Amino acid sequence: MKTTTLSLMLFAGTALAALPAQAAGSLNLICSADVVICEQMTGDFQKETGIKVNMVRLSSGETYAKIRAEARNPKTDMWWGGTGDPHLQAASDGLTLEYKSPMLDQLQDWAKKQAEGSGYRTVGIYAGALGWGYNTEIFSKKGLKEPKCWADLLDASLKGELQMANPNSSGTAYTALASLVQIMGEDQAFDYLKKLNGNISQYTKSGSAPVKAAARGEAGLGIVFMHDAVSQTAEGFPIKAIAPCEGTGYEIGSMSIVRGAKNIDSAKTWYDWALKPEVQSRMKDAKSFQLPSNKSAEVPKEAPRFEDIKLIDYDFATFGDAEKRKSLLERWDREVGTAAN
Ligand code: S7P
Repeated sequence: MKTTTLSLMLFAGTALAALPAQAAGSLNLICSADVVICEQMTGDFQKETGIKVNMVRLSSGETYAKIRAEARNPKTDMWWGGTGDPHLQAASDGLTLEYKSPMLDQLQDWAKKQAEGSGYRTVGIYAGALGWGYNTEIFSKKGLKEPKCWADLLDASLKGELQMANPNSSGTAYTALASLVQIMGEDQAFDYLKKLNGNISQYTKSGSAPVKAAARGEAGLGIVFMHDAVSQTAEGFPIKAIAPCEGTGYEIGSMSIVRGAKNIDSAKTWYDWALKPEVQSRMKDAKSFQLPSNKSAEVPKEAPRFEDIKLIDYDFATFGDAEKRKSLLERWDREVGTAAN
């Protein structure tokens, strides 16, 4: 009898101890940035709020496809990170939820514009310019010239040296495709990409993989966001980041709450938390060197600055449009992807 009472008391004690965590709730999150920052963000959030995060890392295009496929019965609450175009596409498809965070007033104009343009179904969390990173040791050993311009990447000496991601899965590669279309015009951009294909050894699934391969000496150069090249330099690899001389596009990395999210309160807590200056200032600890969207967040000294880069006036409304993205990807599959196989 005594034992039973004691067991009951112990059980009740354990149940009570578990209560705060249960009350804090949980969050199913897809993270489309680099896995190191994904883990840092989820770990910090769990510690600070007690909300348990089930995180999966997927590329931006893959996440869009998953959220679309699960629209009737969403398994995801929050989509954090990844390029803005597929977030905008999800917003225009009605796959994400309208939410006006009380933090909006603290954000840079480009981040607020992303929110306004989507009817508050997504918001900017960071920004970064597209370029490439090359392995200076490989280039000097092979006597290759530093490529400063998009045109230089077509040089025959670079055959087999280049990697970029597949724009179907990767937001980075879609940004590259959309940027080239805006710089050159669509037909000329596809001519360029078909020629570039001759120098590409591999189309990876994830956007930053090409420069990681260059860092390890498995490729000479990766077409990536410049901050992803700088991360490899900061890791101690002989990688130099380049901003193309003709001009380049950029991303507004975004986050969105999934419409029909089961853990809506946890999702809103994450949303407001991820826009805080102190949270964004910590991103550099994961060697994530994008420009933060909160005006008071610290800009990492390693971050490639927009004022030093020839940026195009990237048309997010047009290139985040579902039809435009679909037609460019279909054309890429037909004219470039098939030639690559
Ligand atoms: O690594 C950081 C970062 O470049 O990753 C995101 C990028 O979309 C990677 O995912 P993809 O595989 O979809 O290209 C960017 O948003 C972010 O700056």
